[in-house]
This record gives sequence, C-alpha cells and structure tokens, in this order.
Amino acid sequence: MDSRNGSVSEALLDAEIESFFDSAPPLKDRAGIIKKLKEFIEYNSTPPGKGSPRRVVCVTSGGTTVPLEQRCVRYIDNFSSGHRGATSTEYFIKAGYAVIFLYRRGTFQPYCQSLPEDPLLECFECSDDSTIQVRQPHTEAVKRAVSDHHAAIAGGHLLKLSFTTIFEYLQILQSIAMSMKDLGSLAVFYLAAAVSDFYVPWKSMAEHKIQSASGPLDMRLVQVPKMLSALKKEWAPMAFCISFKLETDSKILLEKAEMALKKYRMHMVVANELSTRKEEVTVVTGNEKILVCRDKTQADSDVEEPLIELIVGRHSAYVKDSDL
Ligand code: PAZ
Repeated sequence: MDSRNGSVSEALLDAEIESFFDSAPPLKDRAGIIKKLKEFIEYNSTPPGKGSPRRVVCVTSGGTTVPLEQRCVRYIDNFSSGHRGATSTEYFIKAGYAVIFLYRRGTFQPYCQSLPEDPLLECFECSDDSTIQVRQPHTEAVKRAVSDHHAAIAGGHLLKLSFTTIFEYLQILQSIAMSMKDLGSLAVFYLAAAVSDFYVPWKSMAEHKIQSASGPLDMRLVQVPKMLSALKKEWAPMAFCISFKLETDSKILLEKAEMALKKYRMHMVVANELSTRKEEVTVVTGNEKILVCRDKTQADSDVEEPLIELIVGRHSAYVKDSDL
C-alpha cells in the first residue's frame, strides 16, 4: 500500500469511528462514569503516604451484544463467559496493578469463581432464630470471595464498570482510554472481551419489535469500525496494549494474530482456540511466539497465572525503556 492509499484508508476509518460514536444512543450516566474514572486514576497515581504510582490496567471481559431493535427484544450475542477477564483481574491485582474491570453484565466476576452457580441460594441458610449462615461446604469460598473482593474495592485497586451492548462497550472503552492517557507507559489495555464484528447502526434499526408476519427477515449488518487503531493512535498512544485473537480453525490462528499485531501496532496478541482456551494460549510479539500452558499437574491451576506473569514482565521492560 503506498502512503497516499494508507492515509485515505486512515481517513475513512476515522470517519467510520466518528459516525459510530455520533449515531450511538447516548451512554447512560456518562458523567458519573467519567467522575469514577477520574477519581480512581488520581487515587492510584498519587497513593496515600509515600507510595509510588500504581500501574493501571483496563481488563475487558465478556461479550458485547448487538441489538436488533431500539426497544430491544432481540439481540445477537456470543459465547464469552468472562472467565478469562475475571481470573486475569485477580492476578493483576495480586501483581500490584489497579484494575478497571470493564465487564458484560451477568458474566464471571473476580474472586467469585469458586462459588456455585447460584451463590445466594446455595451458600446461605436461615437458622431457626432467623440468622443467616454460610453453609458448611461453601464457607472457605465465601470467605475468600468476600474478603478479597472487599479488600480490592476498599483499597481502591478495583473499579468495575459494566456494559451489555456494543454501543455501551465502545463508548465506555473510549472514556477509560482517554482518562488513562496521562498515565503514559504505566497504562495497560488487556482486551479479552469478545467484541462484535458487525452491528446494526442505531439510525437504521427498527424502533419496535420486528414482526414475523412480514415474512423472512432481511437485515444488513455493518462492520464495527476497528477501534484498536484509534486507541493506539489517539486515545492512549503510550499505553502497553494486549489484544486477543480467537479462532476455531487452528490453521489460521497464528497468522491472524500476527496480522492483528502489525495492523493495530499491539505490543502483544494472545492467540487462543475456542476448545483449548482454558488450557493454552500463544502470545505473539514482534519476534516471538510463546506458548503459555496451564500446569496440568495441578487440578486447580489456570492459564491466566503464567500469562499475567509474562505480561507483567514485558510491561516492566516497556516502562523502563520508556523512561530512558
Ligand atoms: O470469556 P471466556 O473466558 O469464555 O473466553 C475468553 C475469550 C476467548 C473471549 C478471550 O480469550 C478472547 O479471545 N477474546 C477475544 C475474542 C475475539 O477474537 O474477538
């Protein structure tokens, strides 16, 4: 591609991004979200006492929905459970990072993964004198969830923001990135959310529930503009950026991850296959492909522990280089 073609396609992408945000339904409580972000980042940049500024990572988690009607009855969704994002958040906090956890409502939450599916009903019981007690098999899991979660929130190291639709997700991600801009190289983006590739623009979306009496549904989905470019170029250019690539066909996975690394100028792309994503991932950088596996000799091990360890090491080197 010559440089003229390059700048034409960049201009096109900028226009698509602008049009996406201009036509998106207004984000509920945008001012409140921006205030929370500002306070969280300020607090972690100048922690009480003589502590040095904390590194801040934005972890995205779970899948975005694509509404088909403005008064939404139906939507397109994806498989993501939010397990990767929630588990990674715990390891980042353990490594001393402050985490902005941008998650899909109803998906896995940090510190809650050893709890049963319906924790409120399964973990608690009401005794004769009406006191609520934790049921024996769940005591340790509840204690851990409550104390670790409360410690992270009370310590000012975890800020949770939720989304459902692709519109909410990208609007909040933009606000987070812009709020993190001044952190320079101390900012990290760990983009594990499964983000829709196609959407129905708000203005061309039916207002009311689509009627089946009109026969087969013929609907045009538009490509979601690639926001990674804007994140790297404008929103937070100095941040250390890790994106994820998921495929079901192992033959194309690494090639696609390498393409994403180059195209969006990511520092790392974590490549994973749908069926083995909890066992192993391959981290693609400018000159390496690093296989990261769960320790299969330990029943409760996960792939996120070695993955976050690797990322923290690479981010430290990046911060050091940026200081020179
Ligand atoms: O959320 P989860 O733990 O079920 O799955 C994690 C994942 C596969 C969504 C994540 O590792 C990932 O690859 N996210 C990016 C997906 C994509 O290519 O859009």
